[in-house]
Amino acid sequence: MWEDFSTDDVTAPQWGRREFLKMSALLGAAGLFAGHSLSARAAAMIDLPFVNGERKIIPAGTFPQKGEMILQRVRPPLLETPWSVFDRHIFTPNDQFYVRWHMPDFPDHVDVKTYRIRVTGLVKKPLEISLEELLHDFPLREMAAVNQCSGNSRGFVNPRVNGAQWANGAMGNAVWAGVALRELLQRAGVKKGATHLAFRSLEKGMAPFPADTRFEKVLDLEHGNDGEVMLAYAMNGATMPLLNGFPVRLVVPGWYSTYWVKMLTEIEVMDHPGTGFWMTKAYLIPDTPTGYMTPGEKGVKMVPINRMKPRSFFTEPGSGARVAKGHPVQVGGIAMGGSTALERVLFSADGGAHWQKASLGHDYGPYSFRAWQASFTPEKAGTYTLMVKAVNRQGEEQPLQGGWNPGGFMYNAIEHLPLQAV
Ligand SMILES: Nc1nc2c(c(=O)[nH]1)N[C@H]1C(S)=C(S)[C@@H](COP(=O)(O)O)O[C@H]1N2
Ligand SMILES: [Mo]
Repeated sequence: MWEDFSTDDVTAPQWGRREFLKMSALLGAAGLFAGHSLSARAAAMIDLPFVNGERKIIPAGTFPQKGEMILQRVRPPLLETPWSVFDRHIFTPNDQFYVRWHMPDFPDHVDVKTYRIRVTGLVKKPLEISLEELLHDFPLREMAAVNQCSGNSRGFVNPRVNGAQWANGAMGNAVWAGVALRELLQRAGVKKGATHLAFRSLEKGMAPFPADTRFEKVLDLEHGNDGEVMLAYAMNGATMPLLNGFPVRLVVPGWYSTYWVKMLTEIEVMDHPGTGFWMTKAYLIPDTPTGYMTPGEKGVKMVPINRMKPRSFFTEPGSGARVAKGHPVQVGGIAMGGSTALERVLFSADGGAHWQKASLGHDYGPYSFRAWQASFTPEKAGTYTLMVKAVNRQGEEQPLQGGWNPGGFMYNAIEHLPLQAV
């Protein structure tokens, strides 16, 4: 498996505009959930490695445009990417890319003819952009970036907290194609006094959240104007699946995916920070240097979640693998720098006593997964504890112990992998 992505001749998927129109015709017709019955299909089970980790594995086609996935919840859907997918691909295939929605009534189809993205608020010229215009009137921007849920790996957070109990598969890497948000803001002409941007989607707010809780996320104007934040209409060289935000989603490279608003329909330029539920009540982290705190601590100031932390993972060998002593063992996996590029990946075969530098695969840019590889020889029979650690350009590295906050956000503890030499 390793060879698939360690070689430098692997090229990132290319986007073709024609795909988009083909796809849109398909989507208009059938409702998203029409004819998809979960109970009618036999499902295999998987045991995620934490208490109460039993989940169904749903076969391809259970959800439209989705392959085999780990079922976390049916409606609104939470679908986790099976770990084996990361072993095979540095870019996560669209049909096995994880899915996360908050509202049960998000649209099950989108009319691409009437779909508009509006730029409103403190602008000289409000815009209403059709998909045609977005595709043809703005320069194409492509960027490889990891989309990771704030709560990825929440199942490993100790003490346990409420929320989806994901293992490590609430993340995925893709080449996003679309338009830099800066282009739209330039065209609209931002007025003096503007400081923030609100991003809104097609779905309406709904129970269990308060009635007016539309999904709305807010970024600083400066951030939105950085030339990296983009409106993506394609993913890995194809139209993105409806469940991943078709026809257009926000991509905020290096930031947790709660900001990556799907089915984006409105960008409001404002002179104040976000006041809505999703910025002031949900997705908050302690205002500490790490974003963690002591469990149970009272009176901690909270702020909106933001930059991603560095992470690294094993994809081979599998957990609990048996190898022959005296022979070199190849180990490898994927890593990311988080909000900035990866600086290095360190590997330990003795539970963290000694670390060696792993070699890195092709560099697709600062926000992409990057393959890493190392080898070691277990001289004696016995159990070895393998560990891997990512360090980013800011010198941030993964902690030995997972940090804690009430949302179970930003887990990034160093992975431990047991290996048997016989
Ligand atoms: N419109 C909309 N966009 C959304 C959300 C949502 O509920 N509605 N959830 C956000 C969160 S919390 C996550 S983790 C990502 C998930 O993206 P994906 O489903 O494409 O993997 O979408 C983000 N964008
Ligand atoms: Mo999320």
